[in-house]
Amino acid sequence: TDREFVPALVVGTGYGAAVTALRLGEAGVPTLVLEMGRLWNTRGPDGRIFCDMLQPDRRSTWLRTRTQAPLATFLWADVNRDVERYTGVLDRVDHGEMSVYVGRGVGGGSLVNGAMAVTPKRGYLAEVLPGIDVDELYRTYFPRASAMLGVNHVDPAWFETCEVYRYARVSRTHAHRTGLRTTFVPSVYDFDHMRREEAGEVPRSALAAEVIYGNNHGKRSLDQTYLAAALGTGNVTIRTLHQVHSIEREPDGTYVLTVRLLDDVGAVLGTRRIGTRHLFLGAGSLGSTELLLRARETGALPALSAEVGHGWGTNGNVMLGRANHMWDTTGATQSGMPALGIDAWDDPAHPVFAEVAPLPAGTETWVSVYLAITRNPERGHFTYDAASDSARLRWTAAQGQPSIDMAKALFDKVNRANGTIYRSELFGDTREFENRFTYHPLGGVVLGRATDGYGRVRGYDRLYVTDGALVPGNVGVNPFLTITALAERNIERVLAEDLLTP
Ligand code: FAE
Repeated sequence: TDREFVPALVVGTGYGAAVTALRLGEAGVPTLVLEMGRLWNTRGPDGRIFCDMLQPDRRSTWLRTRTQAPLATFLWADVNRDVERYTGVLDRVDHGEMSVYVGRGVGGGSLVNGAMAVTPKRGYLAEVLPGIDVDELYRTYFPRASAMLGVNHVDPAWFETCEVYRYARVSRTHAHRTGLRTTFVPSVYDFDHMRREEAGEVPRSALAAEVIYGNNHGKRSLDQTYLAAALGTGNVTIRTLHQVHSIEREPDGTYVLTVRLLDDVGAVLGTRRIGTRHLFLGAGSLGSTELLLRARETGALPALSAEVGHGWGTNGNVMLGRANHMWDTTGATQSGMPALGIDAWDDPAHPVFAEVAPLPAGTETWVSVYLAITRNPERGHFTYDAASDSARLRWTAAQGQPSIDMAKALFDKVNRANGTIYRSELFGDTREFENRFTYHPLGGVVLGRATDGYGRVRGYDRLYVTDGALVPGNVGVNPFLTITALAERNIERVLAEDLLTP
């Protein structure tokens, strides 16, 4: 035939995909991994691989001519810049009243995220994922994921004295004055590297406004952990600038993918067809959902469940800023990697976990910024739009209102206790709460609904989902540790039952 064949194929290189590729490779299964973004290993004219947030260039943005920073305006000045169209590292996928930020490149979201590795509350996870042995996740798979990801903890003594977490200490004081509980947040950014950045011993990255467009140092992104180990097995190959477009199934059960080969600026150079026996989708909540929805709605995989496309949420994300008193300085140099959260998840009416976020402006701002994760019960769903051949998210601004209500209940209290107010010029207009975007897309192919209890897609055999699409919309904390642990759990079972036994 006109196509190549591989025993196992993984789409994407984010958390779920990276775990799956490693475990397949270790088991001796020849595995091909396809990633639509680039491999981030080449230095630009400035000697750096990634650009920072203050001087973004084409490396920052996926196929647009202007950057799309989440804090649209700051002190009434637009922080966005015109850039050359390029296969840059951060994408914003716009779906009407909701925009979703995702990482593009080998490592997926791990290249652009805040590195916070947070274990969800056991009781809430059991509620979110009924029918799963949650104790086993905490006993076996969260520890396995944490060890592989290189999770580490900030030295509390250094935290108390360093300049770069002054902003977090100010927010902690304000939270405690309100009677709220705070907690340190573990990270996959190397805190020892950060300490040495502050001491001037190593080049700065977290302290040089590097976060959402990538980190040149200090961050243990997946290309340095799971994916490096996967390649080290000798059984795993990664091809970049390969965008999977469609999935068909031949009569003998072979899955055949149509793949678009992209150039540096996103032009399609050609297409390629690749067949596989075992197909693992790790293209993220949006990516995996779209591939399956397209397959169902075009008739390529008609037996897929009606549940595909359902159970999507924003993890209740909402961002806000508070204006501090003059004496409460937050510092001109702030670590881009958060280390502290306000834990009000047990509030029965307004459950919130709010990370204390930096505003790395390079100058004193007197602003405290938070990314709140709220227990928003609203869910969106996707429909297939034949005209554009794409999945469209059905989510309205009204569905974001519960997130605002919960965050407002908490931070109104903080403002009252501290005599402070919200900032209203951070998000492009005068709104105090920004919930028109999410960093934490979750769901679309929910575990136990569109799949069985281990990510096997219902209706077909040897077809799996491994990523955030499995998680039904909300997990109460930053999600990548949960996605990683679930992927570890699922691939262990799938390997034993579907690949290693004849
Ligand atoms: P993901 O990491 O999105 O990877 C999917 C990969 O598939 C990407 O590399 C895509 O380019 C690729 N792909 C998509 N479609 C295709 C296709 N058709 N063909 C080939 N390749 C494709 O999936 N979470 C935390 O836990 N802590 C944080 O501190 C945190 N901060 C964040 C900050 C930002 C700015 C953002 C955007 C996210 C943050 N997140 C954080 C969320 C976290 O990165 C996200 O939940 C995970 O990356 C999702 O992992 P998945 O495996 O689902």
